[in-house]
Amino acid sequence: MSGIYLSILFMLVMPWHVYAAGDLTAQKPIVVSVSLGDVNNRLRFYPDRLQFETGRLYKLVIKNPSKQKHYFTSAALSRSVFTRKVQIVNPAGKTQAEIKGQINEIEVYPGGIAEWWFVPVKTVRTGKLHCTIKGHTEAGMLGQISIK
Ligand SMILES: [Cu+2]
Repeated sequence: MSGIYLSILFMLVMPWHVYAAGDLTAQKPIVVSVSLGDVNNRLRFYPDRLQFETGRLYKLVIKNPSKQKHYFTSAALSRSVFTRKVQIVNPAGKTQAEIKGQINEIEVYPGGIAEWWFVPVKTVRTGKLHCTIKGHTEAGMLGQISIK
């Protein structure tokens, strides 16, 4: 059988969503960066509003430039995306670890960087983003996520 017949057969046999997810994750990612706190230890997300679109591959770069650890927690985002991977990157930009599977929250240590690669699959009008360390949400580590 020639290659083209094999491809058609593959498309017919594969469930549609698996085939589509395979295509989407092969895209070049849209890079979005967010900082957890800042060098002066302010308890904020920078920026505190993040917007995504369904069907696009994102690389969300989560940095912690502060002197204490913080969480990036958004149940709304977690349940509305297909995660391709999370990569842990050292300060020189070299990947140290890759995590696969569903992600619920990410804790980033001082000076650390985590890259969350995902494709939004559901829309979210206003989703909560916050840091779950005691007192941090109340002090201002609060943000909003939306998916169009
Ligand atoms: Cu925090």
